Amino acid sequence: MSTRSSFVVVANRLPVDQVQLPNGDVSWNRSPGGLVTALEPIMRRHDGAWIGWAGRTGEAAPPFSMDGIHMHPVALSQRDVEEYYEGLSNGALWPLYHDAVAAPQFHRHWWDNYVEVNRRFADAAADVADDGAVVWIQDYQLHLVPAMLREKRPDLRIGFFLHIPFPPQELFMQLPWRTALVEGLLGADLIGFQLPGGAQNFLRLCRTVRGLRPSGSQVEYDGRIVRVQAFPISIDVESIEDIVRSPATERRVAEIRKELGDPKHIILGVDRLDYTKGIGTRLKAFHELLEDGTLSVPETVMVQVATPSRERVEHYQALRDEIEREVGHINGDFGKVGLPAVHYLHQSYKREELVALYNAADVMLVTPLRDGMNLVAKEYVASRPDLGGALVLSEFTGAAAELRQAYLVNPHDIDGVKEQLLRALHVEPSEGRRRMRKMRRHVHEHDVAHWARSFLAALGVTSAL
Ligand code: GDG
Repeated sequence: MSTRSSFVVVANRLPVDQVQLPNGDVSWNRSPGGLVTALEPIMRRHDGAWIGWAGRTGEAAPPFSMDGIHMHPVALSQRDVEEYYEGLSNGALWPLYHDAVAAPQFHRHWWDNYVEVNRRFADAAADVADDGAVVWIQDYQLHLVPAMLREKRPDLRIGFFLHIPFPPQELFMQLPWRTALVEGLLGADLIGFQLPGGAQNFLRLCRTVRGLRPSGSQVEYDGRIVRVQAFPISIDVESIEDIVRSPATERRVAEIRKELGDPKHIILGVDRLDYTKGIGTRLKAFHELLEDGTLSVPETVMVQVATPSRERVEHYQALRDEIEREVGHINGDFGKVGLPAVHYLHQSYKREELVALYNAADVMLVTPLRDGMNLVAKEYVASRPDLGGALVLSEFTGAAAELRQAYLVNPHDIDGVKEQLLRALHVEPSEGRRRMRKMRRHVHEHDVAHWARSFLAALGVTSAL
């Protein structure tokens, strides 16, 4: 397939997974995320192309079209996965960008491979993009692609969005490749961050690392103006509300409560099993409240969905052991036959099941130590048209800047988390509804389509909006 596209998304992963059938044929499973939902209408209208890895190492499958999107798989070898993805992306940038809550590791061979793989993505984008096309690059795995692409294709309009926090200068300066990383992003016309703080951190670094002189939300570089702004990402509210309204969900919510022993209170956590998500913090808070008798089983139970993630990276293996030890400890001390205190689920669930869990939960506990946005918090709010439930939310998430009626907590302050958790559990129904109504209004007005439209409008793409 040699058609070129006027709208190209470049992301580490394609919105489909490659599956090898027993007879050797390749088939594709859709993995619908918020990003693809938001971009789908625009992709369709513009013959959009998506460049990314299909999730299996080895040679890349040939390009194909699915649901109106031209998919261009990029090949990653086993070594690329170890060095570019698990190494530089998730062993160096991920922890450093999250306040170094785990120690980042810097290895030169990781970096060399990161440069090589970024070049592969940039080359693919250069081949696929039509003259004057718009190319939107996603996230920290592809930091260098904007500059690499601009060098080959100065005719393109290039946007970049970072999904994770962008750290303060004091941390960023640790990176042995700090100049290359800043220059990589400066290849874009528009650089988007989740929060204004990330944008400011980047502009300050432009001055420090490259001696540039930012003015307001822009900076002149290489004879061009680069705009640097915040675009807080969101969720597809409508699709969640469709699930909530279905009778199957209603039945499942009742079933979940029953399966949990019809407790008075259900506390819920849903996260990728990641050390940034503060899962240990919330277990500790719950443990202490059971220990001092403020809460008891089976009146109150906790459900923690911890979706498997990056299981080959060392920090993640240690975290899993630590969490599972703590869950065992709590259940050993406070569980009863057939009634654990913490229902710990190290599994992936269908979206429908998550929405049913959100609806069954009296309190949603979201306690990351640092998080770019945290979509789970927004999904919980979108799942509660009944205005029931309460959200306990870490101040260190991007979502906290928008969901001000949540019970905000400092996840490093266990006593504070306990206090807010109790307030959320015992909130007067009218006060709970008032808070939920306000948060719902915000999420409705700021859904993922709004996010995509704002970013693309700032990039000068108006025809498709
Ligand atoms: C990065 C940034 C930023 C989770 N378990 C299952 C499942 N999920 C879904 C949730 C939610 C998504 O995964 C997780 O999104 P988060 O925002 O909470 O976190 P990250 O994965 O760390 O995402 C983050 C985000 O990018 C977007 O910019 O908000 O800060 O770190 O949608 O529902 N979905 C299904 N089964 C599961 O078991 N189907």
